[in-house]
Amino acid sequence: MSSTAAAPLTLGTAGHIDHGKSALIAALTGRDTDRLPEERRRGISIELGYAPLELPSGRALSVIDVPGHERFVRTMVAGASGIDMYLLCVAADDGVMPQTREHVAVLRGLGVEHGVVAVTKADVGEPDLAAEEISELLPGAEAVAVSALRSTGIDELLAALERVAAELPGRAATHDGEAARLHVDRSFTLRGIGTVVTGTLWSGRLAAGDSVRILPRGLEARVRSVQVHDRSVESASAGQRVALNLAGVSWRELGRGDVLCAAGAEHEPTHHLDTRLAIESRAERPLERGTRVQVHHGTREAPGRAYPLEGEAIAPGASGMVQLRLESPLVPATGDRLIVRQIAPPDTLGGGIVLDPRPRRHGGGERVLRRLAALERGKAPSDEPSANGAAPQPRTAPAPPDPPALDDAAQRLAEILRTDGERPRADAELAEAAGLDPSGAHTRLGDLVRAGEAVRVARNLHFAPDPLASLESSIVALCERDGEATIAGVRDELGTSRRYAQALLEHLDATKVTRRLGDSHVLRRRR
Ligand SMILES: Nc1nc2c(ncn2[C@@H]2O[C@H](COP(=O)(O)OP(=O)(O)O)[C@@H](O)[C@H]2O)c(=O)[nH]1
Ligand SMILES: [Mg+2]
Repeated sequence: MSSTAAAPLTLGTAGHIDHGKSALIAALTGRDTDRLPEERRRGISIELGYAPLELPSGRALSVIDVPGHERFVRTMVAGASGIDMYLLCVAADDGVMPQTREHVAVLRGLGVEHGVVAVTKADVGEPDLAAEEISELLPGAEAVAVSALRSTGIDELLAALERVAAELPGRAATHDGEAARLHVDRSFTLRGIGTVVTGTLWSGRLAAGDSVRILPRGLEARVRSVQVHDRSVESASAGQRVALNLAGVSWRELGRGDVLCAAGAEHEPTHHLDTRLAIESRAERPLERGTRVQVHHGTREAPGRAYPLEGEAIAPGASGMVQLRLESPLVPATGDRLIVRQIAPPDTLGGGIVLDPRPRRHGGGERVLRRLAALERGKAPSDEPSANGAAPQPRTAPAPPDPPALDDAAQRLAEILRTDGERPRADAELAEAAGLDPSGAHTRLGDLVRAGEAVRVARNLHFAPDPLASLESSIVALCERDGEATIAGVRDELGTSRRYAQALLEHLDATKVTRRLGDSHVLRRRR
């Protein structure tokens, strides 16, 4: 794929302590990522390590080597957040261990679906046994047996990484046009140069001379120079790991967890977040109302409480809308991933996606759920401003053309649809009620659809948007509760007719909310 060949990608290691992650990265890149004297003395990784990795094709990956120790899972999450692919290391003589599972949960929560498993220390263990355990944990992932000590399997591993990388678009494809945002992982000072910060550029571009803001504190600085893997560049693009020399701030004023963004960007710190959270099936108990959790986003974390919005709790293995109320701020944007961990004993509960980064404090309720369901489908809510009164999130899609002007006949149709609510009459009866001939009604219904005043749900059937959204969220809730929805089930649950139930389910299939499997309809999993 030539169009993606040059897209920068980041690769993060994952796996239990002592499973040979750092040794393998050294074998692949020639770099020792355990730089701290304490890391050398104790022989374990404490901090995040960084190295460039050149694949046989010449494509460069930025490697982030994470610590495996249970006490440093939070560092692992900071390192893994924003990566494009994983390299999960499982030692052949040890097999799948607790932090193997927890790191896999973190990757899942962050939506990192692509990568390769290295069965390490193949010279001393039983790679086949370990590979079998891995296939249960990560079905379908490619596993390669390697020994960093004997340098065996390295070429096969590189080839597997190359294949995975070739399929990934990287953040540049989706986030290059947005305002610049970088989650800082280190800040230090260099003699004669001054403040340097490093991190992964999540979106946009950064160049020398740019003015930036550092959140949540709101410091202002200017980019003096930009480096990517020790080489000066004119500008860095989304998905690259960068080092910035900053003027106007001391290295002590910022550090891991801070968010550096373009001076004009709309990012703001927030204490409330509306999210969809998926709770790991290995979690010991449901996520209940008011559960105190640690929320990890970017390289930052904040304690807070979780408030499920669709019921009292979210069971292990299920997902639902949750408001997170934080004790210290995070700086997220719509669509970002985050991880939720249990505070004591520490464990990863699950992960989620940000639907509204700055909602007001609220409970559940139909209006709230409808608004969040619309945000989740990528639509701006039609009738409600963002809860705090702020403008909706900026979109990169081109603005739609101006809606057509609606004549009196169209207004009459819209009024009837609104009155009909969840049980609108068929188009033919609608035309008759509005005193229109079929072709006149057809033209006006088209205008209403383009103006966002009606939705065509089936041949001969239109709904007003609000009642339709409310029906849709009831069906989505039904799918979540039962794992699926059938025509008969929707008819009974909504107390409606078979005809409406079928039309609604087909509409949800067509708009890619659900997928049909035989007689039932299941939610599509969001990527
Ligand atoms: N026999 C053998 N030992 C290895 C291999 N790779 C790493 N080790 C040893 O395993 C220990 C842990 O390795 P390290 O890379 O620090 O593990 P990490 O905690 O996952 O980063 C060290 O003592 C390494 O020397 C290997 O391929 N074969
Ligand atoms: Mg290590």
